[in-house]
Amino acid sequence: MASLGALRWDVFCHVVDNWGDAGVAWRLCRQLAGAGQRVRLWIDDPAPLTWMAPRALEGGHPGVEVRAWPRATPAPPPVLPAADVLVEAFGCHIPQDWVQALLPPRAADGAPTVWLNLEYLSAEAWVERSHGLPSPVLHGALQGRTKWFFFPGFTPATGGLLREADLLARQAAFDPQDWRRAHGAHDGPWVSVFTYEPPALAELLRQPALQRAHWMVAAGRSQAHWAQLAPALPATARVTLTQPVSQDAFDERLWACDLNLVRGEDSLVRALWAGQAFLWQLYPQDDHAHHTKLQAFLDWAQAPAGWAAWMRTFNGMTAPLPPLDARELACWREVAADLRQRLLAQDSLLQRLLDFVASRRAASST
Ligand code: TRH
Repeated sequence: MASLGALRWDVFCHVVDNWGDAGVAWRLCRQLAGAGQRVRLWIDDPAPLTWMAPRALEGGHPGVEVRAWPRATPAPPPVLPAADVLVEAFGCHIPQDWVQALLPPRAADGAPTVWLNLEYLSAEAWVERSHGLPSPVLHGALQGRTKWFFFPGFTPATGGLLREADLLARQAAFDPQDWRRAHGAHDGPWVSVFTYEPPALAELLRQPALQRAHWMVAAGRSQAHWAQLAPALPATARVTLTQPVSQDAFDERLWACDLNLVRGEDSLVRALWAGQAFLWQLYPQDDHAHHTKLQAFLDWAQAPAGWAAWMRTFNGMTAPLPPLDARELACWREVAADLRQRLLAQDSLLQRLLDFVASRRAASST
């Protein structure tokens, strides 16, 4: 492993829709700062940070400075100390005069500076082939510079998954029973609902294992969809409509629940670290690319047939659904616990990113 001192990072995030762009960027910045790096987060819509990371905007988080990025209106680049590493989250396209201003070809210590595109998460096979590839700029003011692709993923040959250094310690100190008491004791299973509009949700409400469930439904799209499902809910169920909470509190909810319905990218990763039974709704794409992505994930997870059928249906594909009883739910939990162990045995995304940047800086040219 190449060594890396404290570097200055500029991380750029364009909030397209939903909360995942801000969520992933914030987790990355926080973890970089926790590893002794100095970080500026440039974000064009910091609103989700007000609840996701309550202290980030007032006073800031140690090691992270949040700055407004006027992405929609061309603005001259800021006059600031240059960065050692520039990260474009999800190909958000930083204007070239900003790249020139913030990222000179070489840092003050003579090492090449590093420009990265942090990509979306996928279990598809091409991710291993594409992770770490260079993308040389062939024209314009940045000609001769190279941007590098960094792909998160589920295998050692990818960029890995975001995981806090203190995750295991926090989980060991966490008492799910205390959490449940604090959230209104209930003796049925607890289900966290953070989804878009999954076609199979009404079906799920009727399953034998969930007749007495306590459904914790997240604000926004999940609650709007939930409102239409009320007639399908068994009388024995209980519902709590939750307010948006900080990422740490959201993580704890997933640790405390028996079944986590998650969506997009970041909450899937959190469900994997929780190690509880889960169903994942992928961000729906018009060309059904999410179905291919789901299949790749199910293959990687070696998903048992019942769980795979529910996952497919949850994502708008048809599959004969086995009843979800206590035994089936326990099987899902066992699979999730195994996946968690498999992933914990790998380096985190942060470690791989620091190693990658160190190796690029050690190379003779960008
Ligand atoms: O919000 P999302 O649907 O984001 C999506 C995906 O990232 C998708 O890949 C992307 O293409 C699309 O946006 C534009 O789901 P995701 O990724 O799980 O992000 C949600 C974030 O919100 C995550 O960081 C957890 C956080 N969160 C909280 O911090 N508190 C809460 O109360 C809730 C419900 C979520």
